Amino acid sequence: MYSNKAVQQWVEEMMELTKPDNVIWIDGSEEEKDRLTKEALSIGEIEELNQDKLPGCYLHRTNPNDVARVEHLTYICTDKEEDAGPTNNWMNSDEAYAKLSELFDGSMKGRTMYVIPFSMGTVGSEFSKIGIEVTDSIYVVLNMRIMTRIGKRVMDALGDSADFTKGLHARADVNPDRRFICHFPQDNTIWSIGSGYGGNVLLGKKCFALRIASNMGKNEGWLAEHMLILGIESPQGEVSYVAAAFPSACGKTNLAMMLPPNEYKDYKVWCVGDDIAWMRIGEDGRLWAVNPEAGFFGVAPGTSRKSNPNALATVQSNTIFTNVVRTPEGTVWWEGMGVDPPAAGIDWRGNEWTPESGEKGAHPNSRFTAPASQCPCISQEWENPKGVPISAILFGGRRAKVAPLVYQSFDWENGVFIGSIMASETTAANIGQVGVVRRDPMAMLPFCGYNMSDYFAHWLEMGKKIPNPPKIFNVNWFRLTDEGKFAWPGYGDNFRVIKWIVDRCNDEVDARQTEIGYVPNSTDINIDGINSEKGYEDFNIESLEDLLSIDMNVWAKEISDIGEHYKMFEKLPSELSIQYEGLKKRFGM
Ligand code: OXD
Ligand code: MN
Repeated sequence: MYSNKAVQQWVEEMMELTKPDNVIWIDGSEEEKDRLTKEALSIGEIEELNQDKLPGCYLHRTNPNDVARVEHLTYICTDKEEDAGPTNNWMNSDEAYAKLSELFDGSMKGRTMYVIPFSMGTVGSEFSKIGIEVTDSIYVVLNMRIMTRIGKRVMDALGDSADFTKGLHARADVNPDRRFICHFPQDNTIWSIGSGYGGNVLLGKKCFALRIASNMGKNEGWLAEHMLILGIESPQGEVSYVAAAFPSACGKTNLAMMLPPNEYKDYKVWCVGDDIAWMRIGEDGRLWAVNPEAGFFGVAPGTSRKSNPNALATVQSNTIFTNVVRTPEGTVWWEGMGVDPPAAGIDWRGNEWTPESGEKGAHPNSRFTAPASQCPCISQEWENPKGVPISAILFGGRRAKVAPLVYQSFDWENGVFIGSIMASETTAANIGQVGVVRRDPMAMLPFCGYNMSDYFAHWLEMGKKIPNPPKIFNVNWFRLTDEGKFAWPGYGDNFRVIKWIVDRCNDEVDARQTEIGYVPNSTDINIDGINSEKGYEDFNIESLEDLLSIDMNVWAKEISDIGEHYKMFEKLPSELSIQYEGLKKRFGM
């Protein structure tokens, strides 16, 4: 047990509520990891994989009813509904505590409660935040060990302080009817029940580092964002850092670990983080970002030698795989791995499976949990307590027609506008058909823990306070040709666009002013070598010009959609209405 009185008292309250048989205080040691791994193996919580081929790797399967984050069961619980705003589910705090207390009551009977002290950010950094998660899941403990910094060193950093986020998790009966992920920003508290799936139960990640931390950021003058962070090193050894927000399933992890194409062999890309950025104004007047996490909780399907060789290398040891295929030799496989499937295996549900069955072997949202330190391109600065200075912020989504490959906002306010109208589409398989548009401002729709209008206002406020702000860009890797094919090869070739962005930040390249922002002159994006890519043999300067074009008709519809989207925000900051009117005017509307 740790001596911090506030922690002791709170854990005792949680014990009274959940009534576990035992309590284990996590110290974070290797000896403890071995003991818990053995215990998890003995109760079937994890399976050992082939230790010669995948040393330190294990496989976990969730309940088939529990395979993803549950936005419809995720609540922001405050006294006033207005504080949660139009984009969040809301419950009154007292009602939520009462309702969930009934579910938590006795939920750990016959089970062990683990008390996990964890730090988001390097332990002891003035930018880091401490949380305590109590949980009845060893899987959670083993994952939190990878995704955050845990144990005694965190308690040493906390000292006697009562300044910690309180996270309570119980798996209970894993019933979707009794599943709730509730956040109480006023009390710095998270209660999660009825799930064993990562995003719902690894409370340091989406729950704390985004929903609770976005509230802290608003109150304390910083930003908690759903952004990867990467560094680009020039042949002269200068590194420029970029933070980028994309909705889930737009390839954040791939971009964060990208390999530059052959034409840019002298450049290096360094990964600082793949999912979350905490950003503060530094003494030099720039915006500095840290990755508060210590690991990657990445989507496995589609991760291949082509899409992300660095991620594949990262998960060869000390990794927990969730809901992937187990091969007969005790290794793992998933759809889109770029290697032949095994003739037979065990699928994500734990059933025998063959590729001929027509069923997916791995769940589409199957995951790997791997230490960031194992990534071959991890930045030397990734644990720097001060973070890294951000030159550019990128917003992006899947847009078949609307957004050009890249454009730069006119200024910070215009950049906030671009973030506020961010959207992603599902693309239909049919040629040229466009699917449903989901507006996802700053990729924070499921993660902003307070009223989104106030969140926009906070971004605008930050812009006024940052003497030397990053430049803001929008990118779109997913534009389609009229034949319905991806017009841009993506993956490593995205480097060509990021290079233009960095050059813009360094005032090294011109641009064309358009209705929506600054668009590259087509000769300024190097396309040498793209036509050696399979499927892009005919790519030429006209293809690039197409990708950079702005279709007036498509934008007329987009502008009317933005108007609809904005109707949701009763308290929309006037700066954004002015931005919207300005856009309309530039299109002659
Ligand atoms: C994630 C997500 O898991 O954004 O990172 O859904
Ligand atoms: Mn994410």
